[in-house]
Amino acid sequence: MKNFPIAKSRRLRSTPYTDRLEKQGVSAYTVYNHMLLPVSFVSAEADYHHLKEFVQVWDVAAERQVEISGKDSAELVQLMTCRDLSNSKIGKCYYAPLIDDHANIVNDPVINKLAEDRWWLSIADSDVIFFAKGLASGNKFEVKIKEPNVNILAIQGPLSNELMAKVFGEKITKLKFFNFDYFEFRGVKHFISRSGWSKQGGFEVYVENDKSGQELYDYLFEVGKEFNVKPGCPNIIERIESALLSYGNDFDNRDNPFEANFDKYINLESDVKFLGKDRLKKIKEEGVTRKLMGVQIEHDSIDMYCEKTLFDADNNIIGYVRSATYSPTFKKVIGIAMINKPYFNTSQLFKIEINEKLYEGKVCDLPFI
Ligand code: THG
Repeated sequence: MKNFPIAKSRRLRSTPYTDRLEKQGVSAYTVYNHMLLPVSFVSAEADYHHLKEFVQVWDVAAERQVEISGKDSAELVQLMTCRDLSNSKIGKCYYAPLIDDHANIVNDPVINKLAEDRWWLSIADSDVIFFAKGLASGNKFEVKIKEPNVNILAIQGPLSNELMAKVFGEKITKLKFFNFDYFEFRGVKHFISRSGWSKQGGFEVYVENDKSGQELYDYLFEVGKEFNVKPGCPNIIERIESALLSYGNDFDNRDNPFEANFDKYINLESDVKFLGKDRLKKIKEEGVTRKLMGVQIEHDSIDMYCEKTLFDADNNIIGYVRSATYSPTFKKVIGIAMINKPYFNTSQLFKIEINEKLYEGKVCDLPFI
């Protein structure tokens, strides 16, 4: 498949860091929440090896915040997610699927609880703000809903602790996974969580002040030289190996959270009120008819711009690959696929066509690593 440049415009928003990335050699973007999201610098494979060994600074401003505040904010946030937030604490981050009244997935944000009446939903690629505004209006909730000017910088990789300690002090290394706190850089306080879309460890700085964010960006590269810091971005190889799921790729509004393996974020026992709850109870009772699984394919490349069909030896469709990449660690193509019942057993074999040739593969558990 041929790739084409993306034409920029006001509608396709740049970030406060875009100029810097471009000087540093960003080589491809995708579009995420109507914004530029870098996908490669040197190459997916070179970026991957660097991410697993050193530390990278990522412009993930495209992970936009939907801020919900006011008297009924907790009720509205709970109405949108099947994860029980009744015992949620200020200072913590919650990965939580948002679902609609049909129990189909709307988004899978990280929900940050800033105060009892103030929340940031750090969203994946769908327009959560209109869903939230519609629900607020229909329910006559007393809430304010906006997209604040927050532009996240993620610091990811095994040396992220060392780099962050140099910039923000030793105290930041005590921050626990999926917790946030405020740390100062040159007199400006930044909301920082221990999180990020890689399994290599790291932090996310929710920058609220463009100028301070740009200064921080430059400073990270200045003091990060001794850790071999490089610009980076969410990496397709690392994220598939780690099974970090991607809304729009691995699942979307036609899938329910059981199919997407979100079982541990589905709470049907407590009495909290959320959309699609009865429907979810029914799905749980009946069991799913398909679910996301890993796949391994005996080949060294794959292009993914639409689903690819998987067939068994008798040419029955067993499912569809939704994301895939060559993995230099497994020395084959690995992917995330929606596999139909009764084929979602590990070791189920299949055939797949890539560039008009057939290749062999098998179904496996997620994550790969
Ligand atoms: N960070 C922030 N916002 C985001 C993302 C992020 N918004 C968009 C997108 N990523 C949302 N999707 C995910 C998917 C997975 C995780 C976070 C956001 C994630 N999952 C861990 C896991 O699956 O192992 C941990 C989940 C947990 O323990 O609760 O980190 O990356 N700000």
